[in-house]
Amino acid sequence: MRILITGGDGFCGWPTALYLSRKGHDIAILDNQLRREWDRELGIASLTPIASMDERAHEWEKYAQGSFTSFDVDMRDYDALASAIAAFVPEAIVHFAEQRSAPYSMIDREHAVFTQTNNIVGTLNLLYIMKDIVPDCHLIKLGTMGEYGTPNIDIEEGYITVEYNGRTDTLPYPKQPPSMYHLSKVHDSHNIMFACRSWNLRATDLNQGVVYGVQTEETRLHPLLSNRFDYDQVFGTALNRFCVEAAADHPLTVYGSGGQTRGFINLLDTVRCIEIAALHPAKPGEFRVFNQFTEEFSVADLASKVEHVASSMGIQANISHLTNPRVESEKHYYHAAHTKLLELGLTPHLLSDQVIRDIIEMAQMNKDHIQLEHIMPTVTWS
Ligand code: NAD
Ligand code: USQ
Repeated sequence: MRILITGGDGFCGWPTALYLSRKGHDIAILDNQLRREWDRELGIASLTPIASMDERAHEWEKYAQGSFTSFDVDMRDYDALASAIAAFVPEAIVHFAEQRSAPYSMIDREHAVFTQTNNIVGTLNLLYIMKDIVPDCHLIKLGTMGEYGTPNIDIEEGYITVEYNGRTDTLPYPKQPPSMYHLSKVHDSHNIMFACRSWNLRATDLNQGVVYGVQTEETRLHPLLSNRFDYDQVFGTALNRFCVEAAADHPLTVYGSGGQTRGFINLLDTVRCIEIAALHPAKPGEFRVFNQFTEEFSVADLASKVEHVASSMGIQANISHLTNPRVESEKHYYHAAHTKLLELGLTPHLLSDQVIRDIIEMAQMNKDHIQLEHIMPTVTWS
């Protein structure tokens, strides 16, 4: 298949591009490297050294059997995006290219406006281009489990059947997102659903949980192919952060009581889920939603697991319950359906002690580059 991967220079996009390329698909990545710009803005950096987008794409061409194109294009630039899509003519577009940090979106008004403009305008441009240039192309859009929030009932995959005043309908599942970033994903979902209904486009919204891990088989092939790894308070996510904190002899930063429960997924399963969605496209006019995670954990459970594995490595990790910088429930019901990708063939890589050990070992190898001053949270919600 001809697959365009927007955000193909990022944490999920880069390993997905390599995996699908290695599977024999004709891959192009599209990314304007904004993520690297945000590193410079905040004074942070990937813990793993990463090559430039050109260098890593060039390196992969040595390994790939087929072609591997890269477009340095901003999703907000309609003309440039349209030219890239007209040149590549993809059969599927995997759309990762958004500002994905909840804390970044909550820094101040400017960062909230930027996040929503970047994400919503980029996706809207893409929808209009698909309608005009590649109407049969399958959009595989990265959404988030955070779209649903933490309701006191089971979470379904995108839709819920409701009986009201004697009538029944299947409707989009109610959304209660916890940040300006998560809200941008909700707005995207509504726009994509409208485009499928009105223009007969086909789309799969992958409501992904928090991703952990760092390298894949392909990114390990050469140092120039290495994936990025974020652990700072703005772009770092829960489990990855705890592993770095253990390696750095820093207390594990559980926000509040730690009862917050989320869906989690190994990066190895992220890339496989994208492949599954691509190989089983939505039908014309269909807006399909899959919940893309494999296990649920509370933040406190994760910290305990890391503490336990660290201890077996001779590291004494202490768990610290910080005042929660976010406005979120710390004690809540959480039970979310996630069967559709399993039914299509996903065999999950579950969270094992070995997975945690591997991340801690990676962090130990890069210990000299850990910027301790960027670990404690300073961005607050209220
Ligand atoms: P990332 O920040 O590492 O990668 C995103 C990439 O998109 C970056 O390389 C960035 O430069 C690019 N990008 C952003 N705006 C762009 C624009 N206007 N034009 C062109 N390129 C642009 O993020 P990630 O962790 O790889 O996440 C990828 C997607 O998956 C995001 O949409 C995110 O919301 C979603 N997601 C991520 C996680 C996670 O835990 N990392 C979990 C659930 C969903
Ligand atoms: N948390 C801690 N300590 C930390 C970091 C986070 O307790 O050091 C807690 C947060 O308060 C939150 C939970 O862990 O309750 C998850 O936070 P996170 O930063 O790991 O993830 P989140 O902000 O939800 O965002 C990440 C990605 C985002 C994606 C989302 C999936 O950055 O792109 O959409 O995970 S989900 O969580 O399912 O919405």
